[in-house]
Amino acid sequence: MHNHKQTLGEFIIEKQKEFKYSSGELSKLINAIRLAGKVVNHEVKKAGLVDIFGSSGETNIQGEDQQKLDIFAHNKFIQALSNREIVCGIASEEEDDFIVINSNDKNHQNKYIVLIDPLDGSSNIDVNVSVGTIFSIYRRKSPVGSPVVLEDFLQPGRNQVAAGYIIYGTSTMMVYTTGHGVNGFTLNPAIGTYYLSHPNMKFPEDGHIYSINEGNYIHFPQGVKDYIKYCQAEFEDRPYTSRYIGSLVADFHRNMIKGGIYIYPEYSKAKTGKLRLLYECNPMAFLAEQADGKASDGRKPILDIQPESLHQRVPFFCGSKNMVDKAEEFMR
Ligand code: AHM
Ligand code: MG
Repeated sequence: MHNHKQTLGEFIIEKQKEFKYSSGELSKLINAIRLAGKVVNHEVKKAGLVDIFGSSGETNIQGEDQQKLDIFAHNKFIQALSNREIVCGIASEEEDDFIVINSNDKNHQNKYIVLIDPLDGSSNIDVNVSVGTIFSIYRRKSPVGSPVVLEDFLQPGRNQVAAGYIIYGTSTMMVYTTGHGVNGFTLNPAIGTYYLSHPNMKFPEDGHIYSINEGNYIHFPQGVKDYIKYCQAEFEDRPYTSRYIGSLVADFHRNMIKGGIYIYPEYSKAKTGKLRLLYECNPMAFLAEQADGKASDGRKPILDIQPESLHQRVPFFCGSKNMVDKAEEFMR
């Protein structure tokens, strides 16, 4: 008992009773994500070999292009989530419109909708840098028994029942919350099992890392410029360290463990920022708040924003509470 490392499967069963609506469906849903994540992990980890196998004629017999990994991930997650009579609708970064799960009457009984970025930071794959899957889960608003509608997806982040990410890094981890704190599980690739390695994850209240694409400095709003100068000033525990991977999941994960702030502000070329509210910012904001951190658009909590469209973009300030407070102070 004492030396036993809890697996994700065991953890999901044990926690089922904590869920708001304890029918076991949310547990099944998280299981589906866990499984699809393993398949995607396998594919991501052999990405560098694709050209070699391709040229030896083992793939692409019809002369088709090798499927891009983000499309592959999209298809795997859609498959896994569609097949279990739990989910009634899915929205993905890879598709303009939301997907209505099989329009037979039976599936309209399903209660949950999922928003997903199947492979965020995918431009990092070519250079062997960490990428991630981000997911966000809600209960539908429209009545059970009818097809899902856009309004089911346009709920404020506060309504999320679960959210998380899978990071395909030096090791692969699944980190998620159902509103009772944040837990991290590390995949043992030899046997394909996730183990609880990071129970009850918390952002340190203060941090010393700032993560922002500083190449865009000239275009940033004055508040962000001033905050960057604050981070770089020599005073007390400053200057802070600058770390930016360009892979949201990896930057967030490091900052949650070590203490830091991630910023993707609005700037003159992208007036509303770059990151998508529904499947990038909201899930990360839910995780951040559950880990005693904070997430804001520079002015107000991300989770309070009423979404207006599926692929809406917002400025994003996320991380250790005191750092986000400070950045907000500069934004005022
Ligand atoms: P993507 O959804 O097209 O992959 O873009 C999202 C990514 C984030 O993971 C990352 O933090 C950000 O874009 C990096 O953007 P930039 O290269 O402008 O700094
Ligand atoms: Mg993305």
